[in-house]
Amino acid sequence: MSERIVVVAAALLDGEGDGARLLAARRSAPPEVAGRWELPGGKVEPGETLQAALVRELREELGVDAETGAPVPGEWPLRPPYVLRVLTARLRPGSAAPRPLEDHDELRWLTPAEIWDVDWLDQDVPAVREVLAVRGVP
Ligand code: 9L3
Ligand code: MG
Repeated sequence: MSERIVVVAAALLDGEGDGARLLAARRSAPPEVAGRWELPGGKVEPGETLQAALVRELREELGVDAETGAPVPGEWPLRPPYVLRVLTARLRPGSAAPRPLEDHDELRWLTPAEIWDVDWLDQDVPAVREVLAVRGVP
């Protein structure tokens, strides 16, 4: 009943201040969400921390070496039993640049002015708003 599976996604940030950018990823699958943009991430496995799950997902999906930062406050409903949580993250020095290796077919680093130019998944919109609210960026 109270079974809930957390999907953790990244507010993957690059740069600071006016140069700050947020990574958006366009899903290629499944068909019902293909073409929509999301904060990249995936399901937390049993016994895994949110942080470890996100580092793993970003490695699998984007081929990057990331480190997690502050959680973005909030938890947003997905299709039950899933709920969405978001952590800020950055690439570690020496990480490869992100590439769409699994569930995506395009990536964009969005400036603050571009943040609403992409067609975010409905589910991700409140999370992206919260990233803007707490970070003032990207
Ligand atoms: N989901 C929604 N927003 C996101 C992410 C990473 C995932 N930012 C939804 C899509 C899927 C479910 O969560 O229905 C599991 O995600 P994934 O494992 O397919 O990435
Ligand atoms: Mg995923």
